[in-house]
Parts: sequence; C-alpha cells; structure tokens
Amino acid sequence: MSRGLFIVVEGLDRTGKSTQCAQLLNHFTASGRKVTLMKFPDRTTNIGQMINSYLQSKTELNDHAIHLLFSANRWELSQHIVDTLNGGTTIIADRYAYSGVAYSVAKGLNYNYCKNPDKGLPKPDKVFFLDLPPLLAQQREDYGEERYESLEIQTRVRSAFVQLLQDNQYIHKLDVTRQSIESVHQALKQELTPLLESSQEPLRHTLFM
Ligand code: FDM
Ligand code: MG
Repeated sequence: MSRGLFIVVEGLDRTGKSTQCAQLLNHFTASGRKVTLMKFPDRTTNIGQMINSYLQSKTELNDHAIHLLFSANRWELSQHIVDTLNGGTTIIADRYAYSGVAYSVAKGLNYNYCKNPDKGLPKPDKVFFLDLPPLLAQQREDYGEERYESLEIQTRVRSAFVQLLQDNQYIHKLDVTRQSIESVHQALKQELTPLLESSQEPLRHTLFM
C-alpha cells in the first residue's frame, strides 16, 4: 500500500483556503482516495483551546509564548499525521508551519527564530500559497472578527510569506485575484496531478524552512 499525500494550503485570512480544502476533499473522496482534512491551529486540543482564546482576544499572551504554542499544537499532532499518511490516507491541511512563521514575523519576531520550533515536523509533499492582495481580502465577508484580521497586519503577513516563498522554492504560489472558486480548484488539481501519478518516497520528519 502506498502512503497518503500531505498537501498544505496556506494564505492570508479570507483568501479561500477553507473553501479550496473542502473542494479538494470532495474531489479526492469522489475519486476513491482515502483522504482527511486537518486545520491548524487545531482548536480542539488543550493547547488549541489556549490558542483559540488568544485569537478571540479573551486572553493575552507573550508573543514568543503564543508562537511556541502554535508550534506545539502541530507537534502534538505530528505522530497522528505520520500514522495517517503511512496508513494510506491523504491529508489536506488548512494552514501549517508557514502561517506559524508568517504571522509571528508580522508581529516583529525574528524570522530565523520563528522557523526553529517547527524544524523536524513531517514535511508536506505539496504547499500552496493562495495569493490575494490584502485590500481585496479585506472586502470579503466576515473579515475582521479575530486577532490579526486587520489590513495593516495582513499586509505585513503577506510580506513575510513573500520571504518564505523566496527561501522555499517548493512552495507553489497561485494568484487567486479575480479567479472563481472553480478555476482555483482546477489549478490546484492540475498542479497535483504529477504527484498523484507517481509513487511516494517513504515519509521522513524533515521539515526545514
Ligand atoms: N496562525 C495560524 C498563527 O498565527 N500561527 C500559526 O501557526 C497558525 C497555524 O491563527 F490569523 C494564525 C493565522 C490566523 C489564525 O487561523 C487562525 P484561521 O485559519 O483563520 O482559523
Ligand atoms: Mg481567520
């Protein structure tokens, strides 16, 4: 049995990540592939509940402390990720360590410092960055409810993502400006085709950014 694929969808808030993850889930399910969705932060764990409370501005936390909690939230699920993939199930993740770096750098934390806690996590087979100008994302529904959802912060988050894209050429940027849900879905599927057709190398814990 071949292992599942680990696919990550990244981007600013309100760029269509969750919609595209759901579309991919439906597509893979319909084509008979075992597939599951993950979302980071996973707000259901104890650590996730602390993160949730912070994002809803119910609690305050030191910038470094919350950075490490986001990473810890990935580490607490890392063995589950490995087992799921080795069990033949594909994972589609709505955000991962790249958001971890981009949002903390946007607050002023050091770029290299931010990358460190996530080193060694399971490495995705494919990372997409859905790119939309922050001004256009801001005009979308439900914007502005949580911490970080302001034009000023999102603009800085995007700059940090641009740096990540430069340093990690394997991240695939997709400009979703003026693109329909369906056309973005088609582009993602097309980009995934070669991966789906080849057999996967054994999984290693090797995330380096
Ligand atoms: N976020 C997300 C971080 O700051 N660090 C992280 O490691 C992750 C995974 O949390 F503003 C931020 C990004 C976003 C918020 O994400 C919650 P959703 O996707 O909007 O729920
Ligand atoms: Mg959000």
